[in-house]
Parts: sequence; structure tokens; C-alpha cells
Amino acid sequence: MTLKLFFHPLASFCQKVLIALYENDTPFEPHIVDLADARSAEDFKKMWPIGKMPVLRDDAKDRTVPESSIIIEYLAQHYPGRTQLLPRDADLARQTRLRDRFYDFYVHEPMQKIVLDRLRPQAKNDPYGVEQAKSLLATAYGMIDQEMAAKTWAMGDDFSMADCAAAPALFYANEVMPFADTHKTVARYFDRLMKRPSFARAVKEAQPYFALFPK
Ligand SMILES: N[C@@H](CCC(=O)N[C@@H](CS)C(=O)NCC(=O)O)C(=O)O
Repeated sequence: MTLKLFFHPLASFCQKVLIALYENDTPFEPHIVDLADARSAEDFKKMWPIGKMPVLRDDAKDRTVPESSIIIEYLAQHYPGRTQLLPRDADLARQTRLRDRFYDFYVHEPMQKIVLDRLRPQAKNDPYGVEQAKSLLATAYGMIDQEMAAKTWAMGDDFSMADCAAAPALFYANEVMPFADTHKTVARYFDRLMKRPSFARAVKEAQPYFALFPK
């Protein structure tokens, strides 16, 4: 098989790319990376020394593609399908990238900060950083609540890379800072994302690993 995805089913940025692959039934060979295992981590870092998942390997084109957004752009360009992950129109593509960046930087990253702090040794906790992350998340929830009031998906009627970014970011953000009672529009958008078959599949595949998530 030409495409190989190096990922972990529980990892949120990996789910972002899984959604894109499942949207278009793009065939790929799954390679689960266990960063807690020294050998698996070492092998993975030979491919991408930064050590962050996911990474896509395309043997047919001899390309190694890291970074979730770049992988999705690569899939949109070289393996397009029924869901147009990135619009062809340059202005719409830029707006899609902005929303993708928004979910990565202002929902996904603060969520990760809160989750990773729970995994730190007690003496190494960063309460001020967590407070800042929660404040950023609250601002992002407020913005999404306004922005999504008249929309189905992040770009309007069409599902795109921005929704791939939003789904796992909101899924785990809702675990650390629930929004159902405070941001009804975010909750309704999240319901639609949960019902989208591509994301529902990614969540189902992550279920066996949920016990590893720090509550
Ligand atoms: N900017 C990266 C972020 C990827 C990322 O943070 N991946 C996490 C899993 S969700 C990871 O590999 N963490 C391992 C580590 O930081 O050591 C992307 O968009 O792919």
C-alpha cells in the first residue's frame, strides 16, 4: 500500500488526520506508534526527529509528510475524494486554513496543556500555565459560539479540513472544560461532529485506549 500513517488512535492530532482519510475512504496502512515504548519512539524519531504524531509516509512519491494540517493538504492535493478538504478557490482555502489554525492553536493546544499538566510529576505542575490555557479556551468557546450560530460546518455548508481540526480538539476540550451548559451553539456543532461517520469511527477506534486519558 502506498500510504502509511504513523499515529496513535487516542492522540487528538492523529484523529484529525484519520477523519480526513475516512472522509474519502483513502486506503492507508496503519502503523501505531507507542511513544511510551523506547524502541517505538526511537524508530518514529528517525522519521521525524520532532517526535510528534501523526506522520504520513507516501512510498509511491517517496515523501514523508509530518504535521496534521500539512498531511491533510497533501491528501487534498494528491489523493482527492468526495469531501473537498480544502476548497480550490484561493480565498476560501485561506479562510479554511485560518479556521484550522484557530482550532489547533486556540482550542487544541490549550486543551493539550491542561491534559499534559495532569500527567506531569506533582512538583512540576504549572498552575499558572493551566489557568492561562483555560482562559484562552473560554475565549475560543465564546468565539465559536458566535461564529457557528448560522453555520453547519466551520466553513458553512461544506465539511473541510477546519472541521477535521475542530472535532478532536472539541472532544477532548469538552472533557477538561465542558461547554454543554455554557456554550449551546458550540455544543450543537459538537453534536454534529460526533454524528459525522468519519469522526464517529475515529472515536470508536480510540475507545479501547480511553482508560489512558488522565481524568
Ligand atoms: N503540530 C502538530 C502537533 C502534533 C502533536 O502534538 N501530537 C501529539 C499527539 S496528539 C504528540 O505526538 N505528542 C507527543 C509528544 O509531544 O511527545 C500536528 O499538527 O501534527
